[in-house]
Amino acid sequence: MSGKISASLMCVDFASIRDSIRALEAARVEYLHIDIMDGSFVPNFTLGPDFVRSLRSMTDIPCDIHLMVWEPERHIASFSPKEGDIVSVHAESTVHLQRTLQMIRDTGAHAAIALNPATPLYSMDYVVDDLDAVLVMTVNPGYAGQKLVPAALQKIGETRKYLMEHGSNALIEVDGNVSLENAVKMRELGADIFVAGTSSLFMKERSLLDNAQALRIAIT
Ligand code: S6P
Ligand code: MG
Repeated sequence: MSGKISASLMCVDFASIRDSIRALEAARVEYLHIDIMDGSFVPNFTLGPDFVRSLRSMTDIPCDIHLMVWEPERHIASFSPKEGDIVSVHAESTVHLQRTLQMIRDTGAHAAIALNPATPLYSMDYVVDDLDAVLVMTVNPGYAGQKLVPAALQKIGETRKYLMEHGSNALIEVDGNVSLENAVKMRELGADIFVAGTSSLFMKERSLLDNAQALRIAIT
């Protein structure tokens, strides 16, 4: 399977969001990555349920909803997850991780666990069968435009090994500083879905279509 692109919408120019959505459709990106932050689990605020609702009225591209909030189980329903969407919750954000992952699957969406750079892989012990994907954070969550945490690269390969050893087909998604150069390494290490933000898809020097084509080549 070729790598898939998940376009990070916190990086678009909101004044011309319709044009960006048309361009992302033309570039055939597989997912729209939507960062949800509560100003407490991570030190920032971004998008929310109203944004997701209006997005769904503009496009059928599946949503990849990254919840960086405490007690995500209280908020999942407000995003009305659909079949084919991905919803990720951070390992540390809930004391009821298994129940929360199951709650996501019950909506028909794919359930993912998000791992911060310092979160150990054993956080997936006992929930590996509840996972459709693992979101490996390659920066500390909260902001776009950060530099890769070097140890996180190695962790992608370790995550692939962990999943194989546990008999899991879960996909690996990578998020943070997915530049063309980093994407090639991430792909080699076993990443399947690439969150594309200011480091690749939304680089201003070239058109979005050209950026998407370059990224496709890097992750084939
Ligand atoms: C960060 C967030 C990410 C960013 C993405 C931006 O907390 O989870 O999804 O939007 O990392 O990409 P870039 O290329 O600017 O690092
Ligand atoms: Mg994200």
